[in-house]
Amino acid sequence: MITVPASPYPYTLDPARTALVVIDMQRDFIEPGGFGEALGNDVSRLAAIVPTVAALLALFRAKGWPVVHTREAHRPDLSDLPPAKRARGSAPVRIGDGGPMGRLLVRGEPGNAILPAVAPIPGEIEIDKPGKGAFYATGLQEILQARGITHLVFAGVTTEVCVQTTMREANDRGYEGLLVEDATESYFPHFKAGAIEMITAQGGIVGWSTPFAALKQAVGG
Ligand code: C5J
Repeated sequence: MITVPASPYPYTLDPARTALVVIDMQRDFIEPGGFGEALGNDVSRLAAIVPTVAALLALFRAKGWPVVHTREAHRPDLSDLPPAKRARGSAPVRIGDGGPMGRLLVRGEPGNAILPAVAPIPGEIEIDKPGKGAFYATGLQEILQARGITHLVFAGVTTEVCVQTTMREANDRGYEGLLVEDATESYFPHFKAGAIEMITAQGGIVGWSTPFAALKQAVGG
């Protein structure tokens, strides 16, 4: 077992049962011209974490520990897009509409690809998810169960939406979750801070958080 300095108290992981889950590091959210910018957000904040996410991936790959990548991605016929999700908001473009990087949040479109610096390599698990949480309408739980995974380390975007939703889903399913604070980001700095506070409050009611350097030193990377 390995103990990582963390908030609200040290996080203990079993290296044989730990996977990294990298949430939605896709062009749609991080590059100009995607869904994130269409909603009026400054996407440059998210691009700043790419080197840390890449270093976290390198750590897990060096250890030979499993890696899961997710994309928020709908089927091209939009049959997995609830009308309420498509209708939400006042942006001039909607999920499934065409944009500079292809159809927004649609599987296989250029904008749906994960950024090259943090892209999956052969053997890593890729999950296309129609919701915010990575457990909803995907096979993620079965995939993790088949590998005996009990501990999940989280990174990706955005902290308070898809990352926090997935951590909550994982917590309810009995996983021990650790969020890497500088490998996650939000369009809204106060939402990132608030999400980390919510996750770790009340004795880690959703999970733990730690900086990447603390995780790296603890696991011996
Ligand atoms: C959002 C996400 N923010 N990946 N998706 O719509 O957090």
